[in-house]
Amino acid sequence: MAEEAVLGFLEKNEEISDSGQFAAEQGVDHQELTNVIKSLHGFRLVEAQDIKRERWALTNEGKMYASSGSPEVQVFLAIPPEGISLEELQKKVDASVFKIGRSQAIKNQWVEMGKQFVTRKILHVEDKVKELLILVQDEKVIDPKDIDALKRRKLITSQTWKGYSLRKGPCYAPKRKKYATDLTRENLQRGEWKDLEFKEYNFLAKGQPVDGGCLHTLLKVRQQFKMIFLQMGFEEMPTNNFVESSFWNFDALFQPQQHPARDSHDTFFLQVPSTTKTLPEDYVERVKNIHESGGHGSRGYGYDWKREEADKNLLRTHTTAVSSRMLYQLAKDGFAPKKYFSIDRVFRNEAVDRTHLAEFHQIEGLVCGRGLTLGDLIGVFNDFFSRLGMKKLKFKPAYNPYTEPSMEIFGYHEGLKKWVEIGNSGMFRPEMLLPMGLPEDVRVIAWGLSLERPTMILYGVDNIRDLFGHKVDLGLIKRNPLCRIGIE
Ligand code: FB9
Repeated sequence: MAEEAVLGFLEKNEEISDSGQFAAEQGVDHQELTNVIKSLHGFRLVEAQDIKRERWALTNEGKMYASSGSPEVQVFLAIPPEGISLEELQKKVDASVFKIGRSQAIKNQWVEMGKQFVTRKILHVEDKVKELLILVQDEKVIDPKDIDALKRRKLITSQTWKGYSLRKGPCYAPKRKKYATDLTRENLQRGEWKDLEFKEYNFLAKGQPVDGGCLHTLLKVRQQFKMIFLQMGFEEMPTNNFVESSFWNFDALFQPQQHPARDSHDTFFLQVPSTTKTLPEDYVERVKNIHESGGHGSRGYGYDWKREEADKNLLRTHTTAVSSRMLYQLAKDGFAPKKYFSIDRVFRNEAVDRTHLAEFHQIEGLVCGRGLTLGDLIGVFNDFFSRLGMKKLKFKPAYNPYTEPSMEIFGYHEGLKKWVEIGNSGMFRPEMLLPMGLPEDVRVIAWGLSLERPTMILYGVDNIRDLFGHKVDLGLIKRNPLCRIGIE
């Protein structure tokens, strides 16, 4: 419609001098006409020149006065010839109109505004402001001084109108030629191919973006950590149970029942189902004893251990709960040296902030063998973290309820040029290992870190919510580059 109107008009006329006027005459929307002009110009059927016009448009306040009169006239007309009390006058005119109209009417010397009483100073006034606003509304030209006065009162605002003037272009045709884009079987069979003109092939056109799935950034990094563990001969532990019993999450690790971490302020306990169904009773008995009265040279904690506390279901607070299950199973199946790892979600009922949520992905590794020492643990770290690019490590004594000795691990980050806390570690206590039934000389060295921290550092993410959760920008997820750590 708009295209035919433009090409048809130019067939008989030199030019379309103003696309705005042309759109009004043809009864088409100017925006639609603009799109057609851009396309015709692109294919050089027309030559389009930009036109820019400053025009004035009424503000909402201006529109209001154009229809119901300026506020000063409204106030003047509300004052009867004999005058009126201020109180009565304020009841007759809208408050905002009164406020503006009163000061303008005084400025124009139309009214005598006493403290209590108001009178007219002249008999009759003309509403010049209203007349001017109507002229602006009809796009009539008015004196620049009047424009300035209306602008000062914010009754009009300037708008840039963009349009085009058009002439025939070098490829003008009264009707746009349809260029063929494909040679079809029908064209060939019917011989139409002889009359076809093909659209030029655009070798610069980009291909359609190939849409497909992509790994979440965290999972890209998880994959790299998995490769590191597998290259080091570790087996993955089954972590597909977010819900765990307090027994495996705490008691089996020799973590006492009154430990603050076991409080509901730090741990998410389940209401349904609130308790675990089955536990290995013989093992539970040994755990109860080691907590209450110790054994194997340990004094224990000397408190009354409660089964109902161990039965409580929770969202696991660490993947060490999985490690305890694996080690117990290893003792039951008959001990053999093993290297296990896990990477999965853990949940803590703690205050959230820019870098911490109530859940994170814990990475945990453990090596069990006869006669392992702290030196072996440090050796494993040098190998593991050097694959992350961390070649300089430092260790700081720490405390965990289930490991002794324990160490915090620090690594020098070449990129950040500073020492970064990169994990926690230790040797599982005999009070944890021996009740499982592991041989006396078996030692287990273990360490943990998070998946989020290295990911945030590797991808320069400042706020954890840009990485994980319902506010993540999926575009960013799609665009995030490959993660290439652990590549020798
Ligand atoms: O991940 C952590 N830091 C880290 C790790 C790697 C990394 O890589 C570099 C870019 C290449 C950079 C940083 N941390 C552990 C240290 C801190 O971020 C710390 O502030 C936060 N920690 C978490 C605990 O949050 C409640 C990270 C998480 C953590 C801490 C300890 C363990 C697991 C996760 C553990 C353990 C453990 C100990 C003994 C035996 C078995 C497991």
